[in-house]
Amino acid sequence: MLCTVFLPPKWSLGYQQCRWSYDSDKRVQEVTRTFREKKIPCDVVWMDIDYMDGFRCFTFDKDRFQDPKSLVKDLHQNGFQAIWMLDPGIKVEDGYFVYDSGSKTDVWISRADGKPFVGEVWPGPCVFPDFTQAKVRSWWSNLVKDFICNGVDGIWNDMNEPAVFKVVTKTMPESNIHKGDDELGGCQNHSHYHNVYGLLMARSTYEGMKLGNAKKRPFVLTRAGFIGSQRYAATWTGDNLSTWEHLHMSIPMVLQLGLSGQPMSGPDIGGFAGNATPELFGRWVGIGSLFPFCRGHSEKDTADHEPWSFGEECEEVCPLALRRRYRLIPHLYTLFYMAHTMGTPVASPTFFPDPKDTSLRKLKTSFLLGPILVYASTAVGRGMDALQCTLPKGIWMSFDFDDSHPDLPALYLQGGAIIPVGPPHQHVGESNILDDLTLLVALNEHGKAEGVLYEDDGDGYEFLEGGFLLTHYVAELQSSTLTLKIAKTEGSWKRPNRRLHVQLLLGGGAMVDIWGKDGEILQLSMPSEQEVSQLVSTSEKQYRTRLENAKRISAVEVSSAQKGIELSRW
Ligand code: NBV
Repeated sequence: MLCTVFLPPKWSLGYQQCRWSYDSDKRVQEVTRTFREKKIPCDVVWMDIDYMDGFRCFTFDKDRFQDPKSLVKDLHQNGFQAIWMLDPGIKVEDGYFVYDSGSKTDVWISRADGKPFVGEVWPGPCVFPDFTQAKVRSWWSNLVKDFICNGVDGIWNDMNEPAVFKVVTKTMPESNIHKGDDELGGCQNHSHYHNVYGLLMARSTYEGMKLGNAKKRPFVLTRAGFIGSQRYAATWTGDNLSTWEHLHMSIPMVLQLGLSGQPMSGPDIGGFAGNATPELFGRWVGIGSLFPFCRGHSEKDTADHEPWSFGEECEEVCPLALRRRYRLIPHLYTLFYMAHTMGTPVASPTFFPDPKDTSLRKLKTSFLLGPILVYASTAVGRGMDALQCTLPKGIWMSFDFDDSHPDLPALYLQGGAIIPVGPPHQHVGESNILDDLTLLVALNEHGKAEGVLYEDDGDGYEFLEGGFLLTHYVAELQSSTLTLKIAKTEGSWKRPNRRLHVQLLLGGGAMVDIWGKDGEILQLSMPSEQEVSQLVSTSEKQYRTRLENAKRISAVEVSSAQKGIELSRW
């Protein structure tokens, strides 16, 4: 059995916007429309708990979400996917179809005395499905299957520790009874199964989504998990705070999850509890847009935390950050394909290229996306312009997309690597196999580089029957000519007739480039050493000017904000 991460639908690599809660179809439409109006890329909108009718799972509030199907139809037309929350706590209420059918099928976890355990969660007194039994998982999967018809692209399993209110342990008593199947350990008390409850719920939700539509890849996000959850669900780092410390911690947390076998994770960008400042929010989007799972989320009663909610400074940096992510999606998707087929992390620690250099193990503000090194600043008042980057040994070529900004991480490509880059789309659905393909090339000390691009339908399972294209590109410099060609191709897809743009990094962000056709051999004449140093110094100058200009925007804002304070004193 494959124990690696599920291959995520490609849209789930886009930016995702969440809130506790976008609590009416009108608000959902307003938020998604604003993304498109402001040209800020986004693929997904999330419906937190308040979409339900009185917190009853598998229902919709009749006034605020009157017609979820047509809401989602509109969202799809606008290039958005919709993800909806499902918790394990089921309201105890005769006449509520989930409670009635669950009771009839005998699916609830019981107390030590054999009666169904009742604990308080959002809807009030609740019972909890015993996901340790195949019979119960299939009951839940069938509910999920029917639920999918309402226009559900993904499901968010929250509170599945399981969380229980008004008790000291915040979960159910250890003496509760699960009638688990023999293959899982049989009938046991809750202490035996507590840690796998979330995993089994996510599994059952995933299976239900597959039942609902066998042609689409399920997308499930789970709060609780265990080793193996990556087969069924992505995860996030839970209820963080809008503080610099929690921004800082989000990098090691994502890396640790990756090393533990769960490559699809990220924090609540901007912080869940409390209000972010514009600087913190901008920096968080800058870093968060390079995490494998990229979702902004915030708690009820906090100020708005959408990318446009923090004034001009953020409206500059957030779109830059997210466009960067969208340009890197061909590379991220390739990393996910590798994670799916080989179990490698998508984001990995900076010491990976040189495990012997113990100083690299102390670095907490940088990480790798394959051969890309992301170097961030998580310190208040200190952007990238004030930072000295410690790089692993070897060649690391800095690059950007003409988007460098003090609040965006610095990017480096490892010598010897080629990465695929796409256009900055507004959402993944806009991308097309015929889009221009860019290859960024950084040569190693032998003048060589190689890299991979994985492409398929972005959804569904045709890739399992060979319906994909996996291209191994190689580049080599010989007597001042760089030759780029395809070394190997896998999969049954025909190479699309598309333009290929090769950008060879020279250092300091400088590059030389050539256009050609994908599949053909491209040859690029290297500029002379003198020309290279000229290009490098011009690029470094442009880089500094960009950072200075961005800083000036913040400085102008700070001083006018101060003026505002002074004026208001009069
Ligand atoms: O459903 C509300 C929240 C959700 O927004 C958050 O992301 C989860 O981690 N949920 C917790 C329940 C809130 C408990 C205080």
